[in-house]
Parts: sequence; C-alpha cells; structure tokens
Amino acid sequence: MASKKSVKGTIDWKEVARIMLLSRAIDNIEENELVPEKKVLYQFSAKGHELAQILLGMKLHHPKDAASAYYRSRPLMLTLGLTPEDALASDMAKSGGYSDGRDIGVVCNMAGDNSPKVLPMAGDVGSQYTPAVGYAQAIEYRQEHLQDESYQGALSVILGGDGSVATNGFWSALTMATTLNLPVLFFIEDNGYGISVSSELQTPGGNIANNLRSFKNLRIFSGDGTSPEEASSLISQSTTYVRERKGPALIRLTVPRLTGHSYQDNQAYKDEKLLKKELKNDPLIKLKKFAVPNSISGKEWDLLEKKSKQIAKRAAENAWNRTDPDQTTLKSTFSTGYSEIQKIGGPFAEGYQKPDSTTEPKPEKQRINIVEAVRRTLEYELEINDKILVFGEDVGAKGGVHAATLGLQSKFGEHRVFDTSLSEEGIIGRSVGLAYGGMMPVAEIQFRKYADPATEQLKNTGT
Ligand SMILES: Cc1ncc(C[n+]2csc(CCOP(=O)(O)OP(=O)(O)O)c2C)c(N)n1
Repeated sequence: MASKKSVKGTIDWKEVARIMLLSRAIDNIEENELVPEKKVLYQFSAKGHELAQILLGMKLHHPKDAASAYYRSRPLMLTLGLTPEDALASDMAKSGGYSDGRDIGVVCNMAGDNSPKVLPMAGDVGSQYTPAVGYAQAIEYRQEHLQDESYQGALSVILGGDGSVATNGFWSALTMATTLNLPVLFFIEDNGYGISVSSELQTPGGNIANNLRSFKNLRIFSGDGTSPEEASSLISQSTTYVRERKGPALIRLTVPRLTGHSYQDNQAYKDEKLLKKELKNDPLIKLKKFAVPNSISGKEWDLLEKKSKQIAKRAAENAWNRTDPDQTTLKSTFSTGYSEIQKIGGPFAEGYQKPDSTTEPKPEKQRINIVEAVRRTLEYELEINDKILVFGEDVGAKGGVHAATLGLQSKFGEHRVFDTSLSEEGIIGRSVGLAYGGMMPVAEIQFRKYADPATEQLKNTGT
C-alpha cells in the first residue's frame, strides 16, 4: 500500500462536491422518474463510484491524456465536461450526447480536441483495455521518435470493475503495458461484484492488487475509494508515477455499489447486512463529513444539493424535448469519406496528404508474387510516412512467417517494425489505440483463423 501523503489544500473540494451531488441527482431522477416513465430504457447508476472517478478526472489535465472508460463512468465524464443535458440525451436516445442517440446511451466517448479524450468504447466488458495501451504506445512513439513535445507527460488511463480483471483484454493489456513500460494506469473500481458474481470468482482471493504485487514492472496502489483523504492521495501518487514515466501502474480502489448492477437488478443476491454496510459506506456521506465546514460551509452544501436537483430536472426536460437523431446524417457520414468522420485519430485528422499516385503499370522483367508486392508496398509506405508502424507476431527480426516484412526491421528500426506478444486481441486492440493516437498501424495476423481471438476488437471498430 502506498503511503498516505496529505493532499489537503490541493483539491477543490467544493467542486468535487458539486459534481458528486450532480451525478447523484442525475442517477436519482433516472431511477425515480425517467426509467419508470420509460423515457430512459437502460440505466447504470454510478452511486458509490463517484468520488474516485471525480478525483481521477481532476487529475487528467494534460491535453493529450486519454481515458478508456466503461458504462459506469459518468462521474468521470461530468468532471471532464459532459453537460447534464447531453448525459441525459444519451440515455434517452435523443440527438446530441455520446453517440447522437445511436446506442444504448451508456457507451461513452469524448473527442476532446486539445483536452483529455475519452476513447470510444463498446459494451463488452474487457474491450476497453487494449486500445488504451495502443494509445499509450502512440504517446511514447510521438515523444521518443517524432520529437513531439506536446505528448510529454501525457498518460492513458483505463477504468474497469473488479469483474473486468478476469477478461482476456485485461491480461493482454497488462502484458503489453509492462513489457513495453508504457504510460498506462489501470484504474480498478472494486465494488465486490460483477453483476451478481463476487470478486472471489474473478481473481483468486478477490483482490487483484494483492495478486499483481509480484508482477514485474507494475507499480501497485490500493485503498479505500470512499475516503476523500486516502483516495485523493493514492490517485495523485499513481497518476504522477505514470506521468513521470516511472512505468505502468495499477490502482485498486474499493467502492460500494449502492444500487443494483443496472436499474433492472434488485440485488436480491446480497444479504441485508451487506446492503446496510454498503449504504453506510456511501462516499457522499464521507465527503460531507470531510469537507463541511472546513472546505464548504453547511449552507453552501445544502445550496449545491438543491441546485443539483434543479439542474438535473431541467436537463431531463430539455433532453426529452430534443429531436430524435437525424437518420440522414448517418448515411452521409459513411459516404462522404474518412476525414469527415474522424474527429480524433488516424493520419487524416492531422492533415496527412496522400502522395500523388498513378494506376499506370510499371512492368518489370522479373515477376513478383503477392507477398513480395506486400513487402514492397510496406517498404514504400514506411519510407514516406513516419506514422506508419508495422507489427505482429514474428514480424521483426524474422521478417514474418510469410516473409512479408523481410528486412524491414533492419532498414527502419525496432520502433517502426516490431514483434508483439502472442495475443491477437492485443494486436488489434493496440492498433485501434495507436490509430486514436494519430498513428497508422499496419498489423499482421499470421493466418485467418488466428484473427478469431481479435473478433471483439475488429467488431468494435465497426468493420
Ligand atoms: C464480454 C461481456 N460479457 C458479459 C457482459 C455482461 N455484463 C455487463 S457488466 C457485467 C459485470 C461487470 O462487472 P465489473 O467489471 O466488476 O464492473 P461493475 O459493473 O461492477 O462496475 C457483466 C457480466 C458484458 N457486458 N460483456
């Protein structure tokens, strides 16, 4: 466990209280009014998780920071600038909001032009991990090999629950982050349960931090995510550790899940004693005790609470009055081409111009086969575009199992053409994250069959 250095005075506790009360008010209005009225069809409460996420959000101040979130990450999103009206429009499937009303409304993202981004996510637990590691590799590459100072000190953070540590994505990401020493923070919100399955079945002994203590190249932080003092200290230490490029880190914060997994879940699998214990462990109660009257007066707190309810109510009304998503833009988005749809990621978003090309054949005396054609194409592209990275299993020194990358590593270096760990989920997930970071990844999967473990990441990119 890391030491409890005091961070009093460095955090705007009034702002923490404001966002936390707002998040609570939004959850309450959804649970008490909008779901019963069928205006919101699917709801995930963040009750209990708010404090840790808000404190994390306040530590994401670098314009090139990225967070890979999950369905319970709304307090983080509110801290990073999501408006209550957009939040509610998302789960009402109205225009505006995360995906312009085109998904179930809890699958979040935030493009963040020159401010911290929330990477696009999908609903499959575990899929948030490997893309974020790819983004971290883009941070590293830009800094080290493109001399792009603007990425100095940036980090990539991945939020996940205690259930998510059992997934392929988690382990694949952990392997990549630790073998490559990338600026990644694994941020585990441990509420003791997946849906109804307890953390004892997700990792031996139910504590991922304890199990990973001997994992090489990974700094572990662990503590109480409901305690303002302890959580803020640990979050501050862990983000600083990663930013200062001391290596990847994992922080596990225990939090109560104060309502069911989602609205439909009545928590019948928890006994009364546990439910009562969790309610007592509410971080909102603890924050009030901690901040009033030292950082906020009792009067101010009451006013913030009242205002939050009003804001949530007005936001819900406004969101409900928004138009439905415009179906015509969905079609034009796909037909008008790449640069139109890319807000972040890929070379075109950063002004890449394709070189002039010709369809005129240039016959050579000697015939070449398709593999040689691929190899030559890669060689040409690597030469003209320093954001192209070529990687996969055995792609480096060996030159690929089919020889499609033969000689490319010795010509362009290990930072451009490299071997990966044996994880197709990792290879494709990393590619997604590298693309979010502005790179142009070229990933090799050795045989068609071996793309199967990467199906999740391939599908999430919309292919
Ligand atoms: C790949 C996949 N399997 C199953 C589910 C269904 N599911 C949604 S959330 C969840 C539990 C996740 O628990 P945890 O990671 O601890 O997060 P928490 O909800 O507790 O914050 C499950 C099993 C899913 N979304 N994705």
